[in-house]
Amino acid sequence: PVTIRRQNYLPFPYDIATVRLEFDLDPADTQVRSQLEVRRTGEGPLVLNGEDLELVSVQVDGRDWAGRYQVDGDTLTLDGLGTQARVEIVSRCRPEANSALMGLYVSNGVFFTQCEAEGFRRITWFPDRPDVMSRYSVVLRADKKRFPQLLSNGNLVKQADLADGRHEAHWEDPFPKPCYLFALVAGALTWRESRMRTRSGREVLLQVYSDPGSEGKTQYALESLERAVRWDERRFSLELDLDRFMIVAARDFNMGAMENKGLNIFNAAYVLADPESATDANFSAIEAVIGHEYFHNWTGNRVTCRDWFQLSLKEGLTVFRDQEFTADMMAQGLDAQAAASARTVKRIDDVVTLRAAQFPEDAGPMAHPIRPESYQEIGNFYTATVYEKGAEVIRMQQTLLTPAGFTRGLAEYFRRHDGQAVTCDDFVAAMESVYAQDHPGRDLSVFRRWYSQAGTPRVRVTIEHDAATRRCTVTLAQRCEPVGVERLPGAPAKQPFHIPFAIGLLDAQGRPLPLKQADGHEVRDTALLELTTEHAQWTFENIDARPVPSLLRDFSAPVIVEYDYTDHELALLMRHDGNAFARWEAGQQLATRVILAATRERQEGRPFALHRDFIEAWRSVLTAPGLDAAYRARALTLPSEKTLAEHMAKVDPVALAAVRDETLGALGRALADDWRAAVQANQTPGDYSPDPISAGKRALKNLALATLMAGRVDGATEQALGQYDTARNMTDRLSALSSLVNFGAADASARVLADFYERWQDDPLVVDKWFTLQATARGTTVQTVEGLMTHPAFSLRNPNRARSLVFQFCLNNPYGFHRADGSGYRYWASQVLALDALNPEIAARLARALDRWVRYVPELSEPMRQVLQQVRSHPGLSRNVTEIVSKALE
Ligand code: BAL
Ligand code: ZN
Repeated sequence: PVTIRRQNYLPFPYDIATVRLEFDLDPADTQVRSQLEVRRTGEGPLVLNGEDLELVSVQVDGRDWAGRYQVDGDTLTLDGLGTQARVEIVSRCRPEANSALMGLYVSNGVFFTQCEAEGFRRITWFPDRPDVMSRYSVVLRADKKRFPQLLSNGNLVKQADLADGRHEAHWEDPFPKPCYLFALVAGALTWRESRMRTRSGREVLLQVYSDPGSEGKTQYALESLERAVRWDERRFSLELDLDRFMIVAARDFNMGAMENKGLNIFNAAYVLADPESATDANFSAIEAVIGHEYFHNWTGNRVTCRDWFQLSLKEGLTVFRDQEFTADMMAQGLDAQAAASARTVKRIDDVVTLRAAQFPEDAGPMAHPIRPESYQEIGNFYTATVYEKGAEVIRMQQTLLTPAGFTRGLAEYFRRHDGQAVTCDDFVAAMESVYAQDHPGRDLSVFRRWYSQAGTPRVRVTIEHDAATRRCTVTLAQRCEPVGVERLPGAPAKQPFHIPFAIGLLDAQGRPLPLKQADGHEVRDTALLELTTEHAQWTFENIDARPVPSLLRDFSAPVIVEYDYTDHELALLMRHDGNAFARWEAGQQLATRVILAATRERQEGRPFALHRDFIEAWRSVLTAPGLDAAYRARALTLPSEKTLAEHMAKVDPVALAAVRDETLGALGRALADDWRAAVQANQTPGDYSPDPISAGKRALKNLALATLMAGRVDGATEQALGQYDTARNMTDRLSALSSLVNFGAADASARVLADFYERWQDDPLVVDKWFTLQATARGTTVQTVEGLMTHPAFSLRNPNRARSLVFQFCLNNPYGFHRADGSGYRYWASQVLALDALNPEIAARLARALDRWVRYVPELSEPMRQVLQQVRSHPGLSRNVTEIVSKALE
């Protein structure tokens, strides 16, 4: 495979001001006529991309161009063009046969498109790169009965009936866009709509389309869209620029959703919800993803990426924006204290995701800076690093500039670049203009290294206290091991990062100390230390005794902190830290310590025993007054196996999972009365609402139930069965079912699983949950999963279904997957290859399950290496999977 490098970027030598596309839609054989108004701006022939297309004809200015164009693999080269030319290309494609779900495809009898990153070339020949921006007009023609709705980007300007039962629709998008934002949908769909006035007074039409019969499940999506429109107006003064904004739910979709201009196409999982069939997590994800795609309308669409190396320009920024949107929605209508807690809960959830998904990536074979330097297949770089770490890098800029400064910086970014395809550097330059204004003499030159260097920096903290001078000196020292290509000979040495490090100091009773620096600068509680060199010191005055530091408050930078807390200090922080994030963090550290120590003991053959102090620490969180349920649920959740594994020299996933379960069970037994009380105190009678207070109560109640079940506490099974039978919402029903399946007796578990399928077999999103539960259940083996794959409801072709069973087993079932006999890994290899023949993008995602193979104990890493090699040597392997497994084996 060819490696594409950021440094080799060259502008495209033609402008394409307008694109006219005419589609004659037929699932088996669709014809596309494309007319491009081309103007030469540089040197060379016009080179267009095309994949899996049948070329019918090429004309230039109305003349047949035969003999003056060549097709070579996936490129079409046109020679002899003048300065201006009208190029007309007719081609054909086969949507029904498109199982890769890139380009034009059919799902449930409906045409959909997916063009990002390089799918447009599977629709028509075109310079498929984001820096070619054009105005599109689109004509869709299809059989009217089978395809009554014909949708594309922008405004509907004309509809007409044609002969033979066909009809057509003409759409015009007033805004120039790159081809990756093109979309069409054609089929029989139902919809829900509303109208709203934007803040400048324009009336806009909002619509949510879905398959017939699902119209009762789109209300929350439509309301979420309205909230997103309002929020972007309020927070960043960004208004919806179109008269019409559509969302369409697709049952077969590779990603979560896609921000096509004015016609967002969504995975149905992020659109459809009602209380009976969707969980609190589903509702919350719908609001977040709808916000995310809507926010792209400015951060991504109005200002887009120059090339795909700049992906984080739009993704990191838009994830940051959706995180802020969710935090504001969660805090809305609450008093100040509850609102602060709601924001902390959101921050915790985002950091948990980052640590479980991005930290391992940043230390593994796919490590890359948020702006990668090279790739073989861009589809492999829609990663947690580009998205979630990218969002952290934006958040740090907000921290350095303050929220008000960041808002000014964003306005400056749009003032400079509206309508352009730009780089991450352009974004930082706009932010820097504000930063330099507010901090004369300073700049973001060191900060820019977050864009060019990979890896998670470690910050070692040292505290020195001088009783005589009553001074406390804090030393921060950073280091970041080379990762990925940074380890190759000749790679540039790694430079220090600009790390905003928020810190507080507590006295021995846990009271906050005012932070007065030697230069007279004083803050009440939290100081923001800006570390820009390898190490630096800050001295605080008037400190009587050695304080307990509260470090990296609110997770002010995506780093790993190293500080040798005593257990006593962690317990103090858990009880008293005024920063709720840091208080949660102290509990997580304590739990990590306990579980890792017990895992070592287990490996040495010693029996499991949970220390009394840890139980008491957990009891204090469970019973302390003044904490809301959502926060309490996070604080009482043990760190995930993935997060814990990052702390082990060699990972023994089964031992780790077993100890984590034993810890959970021991907490269940030791604190049984308190958990039971939590179950009783957090019932949510009345009509279901996904609001954060109710969802928080359900989270705590269901954690309590699972913990009691894990502890095999008397009455827990009856409680879970009762909840399963009487639940009036999916959150409670599924939680009860999960507890029973994971910790209950086999017969009860089988009964409720069968009942669940019986009730929900006609709802694909719920059937996905049913598969997931079994894929991740303790006790599930490869044989169980292979059996489930023969179930009539299973299909590898549907990405949601493949994810619900195959991915869930390989990624989230340590007991079943990591068998010493290698059966889990052989299953993985067979599924990667089976998927690769259908859908390489999805296959490559599954391929990443063995990324971290070198980190495992030798009994597991060796069979992992063998199956990686087996996959790599498979003939005809896609570029997507080749890149992943080759990097893993490097
Ligand atoms: N642009 C791909 C889907 C998303 O990140 O919104
Ligand atoms: Zn996005």
